[in-house]
Amino acid sequence: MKTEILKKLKMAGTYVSGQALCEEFGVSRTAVWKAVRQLQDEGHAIEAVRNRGYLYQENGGDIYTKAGIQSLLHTKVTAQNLAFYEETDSTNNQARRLAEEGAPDGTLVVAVQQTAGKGRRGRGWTTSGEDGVWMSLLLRPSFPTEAASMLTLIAAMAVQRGISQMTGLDCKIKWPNDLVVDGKKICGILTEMSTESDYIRYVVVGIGINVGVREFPEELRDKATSIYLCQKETVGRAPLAAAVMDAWENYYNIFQKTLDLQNLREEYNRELVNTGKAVKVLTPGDEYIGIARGIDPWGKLLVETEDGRIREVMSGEVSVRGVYGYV
Ligand code: BT5
Repeated sequence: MKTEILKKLKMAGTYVSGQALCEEFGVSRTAVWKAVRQLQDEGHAIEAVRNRGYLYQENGGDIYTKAGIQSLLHTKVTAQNLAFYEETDSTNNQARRLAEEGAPDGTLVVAVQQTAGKGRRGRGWTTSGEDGVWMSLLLRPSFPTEAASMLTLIAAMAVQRGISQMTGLDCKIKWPNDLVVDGKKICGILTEMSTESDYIRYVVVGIGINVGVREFPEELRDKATSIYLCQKETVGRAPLAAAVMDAWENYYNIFQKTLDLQNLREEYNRELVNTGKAVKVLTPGDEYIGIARGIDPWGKLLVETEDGRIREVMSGEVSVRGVYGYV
């Protein structure tokens, strides 16, 4: 009967009441309950909810659906409108399409799979299947275009907070758009903007977090990592996405009061992997080495060169590398 119950719950895809199981198998409620307990002990993710019954949870409890994410949110605006797809080319592209159709500020686009994930400057983002959080937030801000580059840094803070809350990992920010654990990239952020003369039509902040990835392609192996690879177990994508969105709204509200990072800078610099480390700054026409001293209130990275000069590095135009490696 135990196996039959398991099969029944798997097939149902929704809650099955204890009563229905009793009737189907001609046994008592206690017998059903005992069988479910045994299945749970064997490692099957079956949720028991009073007055609803039993639910078999796909992916070991990672219920990754629109409702699954939204039920965990504590936000007022962010992700209250949520578009969820089994597959799309790139959540950034999809968010842009929805923006053109009039989707509201705070819309979140989530996809289980991306077929053409994008990095910055035409680079790719490898998503090997259903093993990450691939999502893009649509914003319709009224602030000037110059302020938009700070959104990437705010998103990095939100992901740092979300990953730290959900795991025991020491996750740090690599300026401007990466999150790293153990010196390897666990998340990348791609911010895109549509402008008209000097105002912002909309901004799309794309976030890719490697969650359950077990193996990366050869060329990424020494610089990419995932939550699973770091701690040998994965976390639910819905709670992770919701935690990042909660954190985003908190930081974004603080940012909007001053339209700069003066009230976030201290926390940002604490979580910045580069602080106090030697970095190599690569601009299109120049290359220099210095010590990273954190960000200024507008999100520029301050780099102290050998002659004691502090140079301000703008995101967008440069790459920053560790002198001895990626970080
Ligand atoms: C980024 O670009 O890091 C931005 C990545 C943004 C991805 C999200 S997923 C949801 C949303 N929809 C999209 O289409 N994009 C966003 P960049 O700094 O240019 O880094 C790209 C480089 O990271 C690549 O050239 C690879 O070297 C490396 N890379 C590619 N896939 C990776 C992965 N899964 N994990 C870690 N590194 C990766």
